[in-house]
Amino acid sequence: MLLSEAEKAAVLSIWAKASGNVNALGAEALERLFLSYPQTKTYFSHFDLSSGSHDLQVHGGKVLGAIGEAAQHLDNLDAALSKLSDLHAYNLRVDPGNFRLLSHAIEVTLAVHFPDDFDATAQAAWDKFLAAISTVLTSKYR
Ligand code: HEG
Repeated sequence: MLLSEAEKAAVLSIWAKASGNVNALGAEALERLFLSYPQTKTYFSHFDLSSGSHDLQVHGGKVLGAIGEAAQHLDNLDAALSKLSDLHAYNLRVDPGNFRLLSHAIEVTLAVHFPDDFDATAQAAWDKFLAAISTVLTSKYR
């Protein structure tokens, strides 16, 4: 895909640090999403959205887990995310604009937890990476 070799390396080195803590980091990203952009809570009315809740941990872990899977398939994101793309387009129908908001919340979470590693270069790589994932997940809407 569009990431340079240096950008791929930046994505993978941050992922190596985040991968051991996906539930907590994912929950924090979701909490930041819902606090900064309360309208995104509408998709999760069936969840307990209180800070650190089991629902946030489990769902956060799933979201970051999928991102980790994508990080292992940087040259083949379409295939790696195909089932998830079906789910978001056909079942969930999440407004595509929300993907930018979640990407931002994820980047802030990574920056807070890995300040020495998540420098401007790493952020730019992650921003491209998350935008590429978002493109795949919003590619089948009809
Ligand atoms: Mg989505 C389910 C990943 C953006 C709302 N999301 C899921 C699941 C994964 C996932 C792995 C579980 C799939 C399964 O159970 O088989 N989501 C994912 C990624 C991204 C993303 C990787 C973007 C980086 N999702 C996203 C956004 C929203 C959203 C922006 C809405 C603001 N996702 C959503 C909802 C569900 C999932 C409502 C179903 C939750 C449930 O009921 O368990």
